[in-house]
Amino acid sequence: MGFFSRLFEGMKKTKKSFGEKLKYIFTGNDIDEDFYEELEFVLVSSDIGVETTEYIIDELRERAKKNKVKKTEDCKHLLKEILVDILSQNKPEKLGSPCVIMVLGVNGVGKTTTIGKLAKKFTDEGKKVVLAAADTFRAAASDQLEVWANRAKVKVVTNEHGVDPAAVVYDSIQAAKARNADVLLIDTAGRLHNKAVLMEELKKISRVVNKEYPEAEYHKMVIVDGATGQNAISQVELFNEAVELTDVSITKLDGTSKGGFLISLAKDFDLAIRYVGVGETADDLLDFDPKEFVDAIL
Ligand SMILES: Nc1nc2c(ncn2[C@@H]2O[C@H](COP(=O)(O)OP(=O)(O)O)[C@@H](O)[C@H]2O)c(=O)[nH]1
Ligand SMILES: [Mg+2]
Repeated sequence: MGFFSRLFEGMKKTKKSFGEKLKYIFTGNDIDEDFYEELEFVLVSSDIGVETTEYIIDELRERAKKNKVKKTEDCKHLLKEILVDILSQNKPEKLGSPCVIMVLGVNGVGKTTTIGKLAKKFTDEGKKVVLAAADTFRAAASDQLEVWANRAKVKVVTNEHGVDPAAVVYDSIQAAKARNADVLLIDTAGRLHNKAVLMEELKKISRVVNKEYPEAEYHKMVIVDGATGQNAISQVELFNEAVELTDVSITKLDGTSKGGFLISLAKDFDLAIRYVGVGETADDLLDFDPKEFVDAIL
């Protein structure tokens, strides 16, 4: 199944998805103020933030005028264009080698699963991969990562529960160098005793990477759960403050999705939108494609 159909399967499960709500406003009627008001309402209630919605509406007014569009149904492709433009602002560059991807995000968003999927993807591409189990807070976290590592037949660096995660990262960098690895994927904790402690821990990991592995291209990729909605934005803000994120990936777009927040995320943050998770197995990871994403939600 292609990107579109897999996303679409997920979106279908969402009764009041973005596209469904929009269906009722792109009619054969003439464009008037009511149309813009209704559209504004739908966008905001689809987890596209207020500011981004205002930007989209202004842009749509302008493009409709320029293209001499009179009927609302003819506005749909203009709206799609605007959304694709927003989502295309920060196209991910091809990954260099060696590179480090530190994966961050709150508990349960799919960090460990995404790393497992990436381990398989990169191995299939012929890359040498090392994993670092730097979530030493949850006892079962490194076991879970080991299962993925065994499946993909890649090296995983672990340590005992409770050990300083920065020490695990230090060891994993030595392992990556010794093996001439192309990619080092770092799994991190999503929850600690409190937020400030977690953020300090992530900063410390980052310092270790910068100091010990300056030759590696360093990505700090936050994971957001597609079902979270606008809340995802404040999560990204939090991690961004701590470590200056570079990339974002979105999981669970096969389920009930509120993917609309991705539009505000793309507008407000300088992040490359890299991958999309559409299931729980190793192959359920896709490269993000702005046009296909917009086609799936609209
Ligand atoms: N349906 C679906 N489930 C996912 C996806 N990614 C992760 N999960 C599930 O979400 C749950 C939490 O994932 P996990 O990787 O442990 O999250 P972490 O706490 O961020 O490491 C697990 O049950 C995963 O199987 C996805 O793209 N689609
Ligand atoms: Mg985990």
